[in-house]
Amino acid sequence: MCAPVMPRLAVTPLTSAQPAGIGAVAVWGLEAGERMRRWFPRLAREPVVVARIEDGRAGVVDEVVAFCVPPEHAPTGREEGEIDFHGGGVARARVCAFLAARGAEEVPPESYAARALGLDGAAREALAMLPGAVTAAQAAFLLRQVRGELRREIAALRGLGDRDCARGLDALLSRARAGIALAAGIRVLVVGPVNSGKSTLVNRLCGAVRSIVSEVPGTTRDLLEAPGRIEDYPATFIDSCGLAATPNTIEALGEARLRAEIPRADCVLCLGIDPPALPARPGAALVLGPKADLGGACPAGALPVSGKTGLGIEALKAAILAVVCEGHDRSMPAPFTNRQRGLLSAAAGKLAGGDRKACDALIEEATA
Ligand SMILES: Nc1nc2c(ncn2[C@@H]2O[C@H](COP(=O)(O)OP(=O)(O)OP(=O)(O)O)[C@@H](O)[C@H]2O)c(=O)[nH]1
Ligand SMILES: [Mg+2]
Repeated sequence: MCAPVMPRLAVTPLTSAQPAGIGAVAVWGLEAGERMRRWFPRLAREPVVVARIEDGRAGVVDEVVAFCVPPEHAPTGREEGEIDFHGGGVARARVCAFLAARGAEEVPPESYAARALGLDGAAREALAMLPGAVTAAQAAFLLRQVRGELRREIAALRGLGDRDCARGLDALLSRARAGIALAAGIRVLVVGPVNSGKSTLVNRLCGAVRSIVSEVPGTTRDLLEAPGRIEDYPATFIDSCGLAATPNTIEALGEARLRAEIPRADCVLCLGIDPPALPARPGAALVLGPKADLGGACPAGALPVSGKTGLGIEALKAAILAVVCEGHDRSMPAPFTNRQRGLLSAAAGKLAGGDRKACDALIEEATA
């Protein structure tokens, strides 16, 4: 494997392009410290400066906070700079353009994380995911991973006897679903017959009117994604076309898209139908009794809900999290990527087969 090359000067956004309270970029590379002190001369005397950055023609770019990060605290292991600014997308774009005009190569978070030589593999994965965080708990969780939480847990497995190591691996694996859901978010797909209340339910779950609702059967023709959250977990709620008994051409196209989406969903909400009636097999499904406010019969074992009145919605959210996290304790999420889960599960398999050496190698790889 080639060692990643350190650029002369680079800029990487540390926060998402979505509007936020504050935005931040890392200025890094061989000349980062020297350039920061050239752009913000007071940094030679003061640890943190508040300054206005100006672009000759365009005027004030933003009022910023700038500081240098010493090598021992910098992910790349060399002195870096950080510039914090107001968190709008325009401010972020203008600060990056300002730095690019002064020779900084724009490098995306994944590549910055890949060159974060001071970090282990799991911490680099968390660093690359951090700018996409949409809930405070998700960001705090990823930051703990950048600081090596998983590495410490995995280190604790070393030196354990085989039986305790197997128990430790089982415990870690049981927490992986929650970790992956918190780090990457949950996809919740809503399916059911035409006019069963899918769009109304999606709007209720995401807390905004994203999807058109009408009494006309066949209103929704396509998949529609609505961002939201369930507790601290970022969630994407997906509305779909109704399953018609005899689909016309457009409905058949909508159904084909739905078929492709079902295996990607972490949880499929089936409104008044059983999962076997779906056009593809879901990993996890919940059967709901929709329009429960009307007091009609609810299928046996189904969760009664009403998108219109909110009846049963809190219970539904709890049920979604239980399904997604496979009923495991959610208080200690991690591991948090499918890669880590795959390696730890393979390690458990090797241990069960009596190959401790191969098990240890796979455990190491999870955070290498
Ligand atoms: N009483 C009651 N009416 C509801 C509820 N949910 C939806 N409706 C009504 O049922 C009709 C259809 O609702 P939609 O949410 O558009 O249903 P849909 O499943 O998305 O329909 P299609 O997109 O056409 O497949 C509308 O008139 C809604 O107002 C509910 O929980 N209770
Ligand atoms: Mg609809």
